[in-house]
Amino acid sequence: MNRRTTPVNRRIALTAAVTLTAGLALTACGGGDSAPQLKVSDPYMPQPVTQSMAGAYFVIKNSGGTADKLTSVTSDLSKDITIHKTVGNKMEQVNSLPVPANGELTLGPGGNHLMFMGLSKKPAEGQTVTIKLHFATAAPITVQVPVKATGYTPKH
Ligand SMILES: [Cu+2]
Repeated sequence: MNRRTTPVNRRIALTAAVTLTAGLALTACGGGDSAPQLKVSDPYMPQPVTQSMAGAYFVIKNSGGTADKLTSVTSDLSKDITIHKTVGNKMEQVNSLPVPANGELTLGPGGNHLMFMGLSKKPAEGQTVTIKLHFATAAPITVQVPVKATGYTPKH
């Protein structure tokens, strides 16, 4: 008798556990509407002319209701990666760039960009550079950045 009822009990227990997990997941997502929801698109790096310096561009879209900030970038390509914005004709290093709520942060030629100094190798067109973006709030995002021809400008 016991042998027969055990599987049933187990199934009930399992169902309860699944329901509980689903409930927890839902709770964890509560207010998820307001958390930053980041997605990176159109990453590229123009093939650097020398091994001393490279730049990279991409767009970070935030579909969440809370603003975030790009605070740092890490990569095997360089130990010295900084975030720059362009003011007039001059570029300026900044500690972070804002990713507005329900908006986007664009890095592109003549504007915001990443600057890689003292490269560990010279990336060639067709190769990919892995970078990791760190944010004030959202979890880090790893991005595979394709290397394009020098002077490449994406179509928008
Ligand atoms: Cu710069």
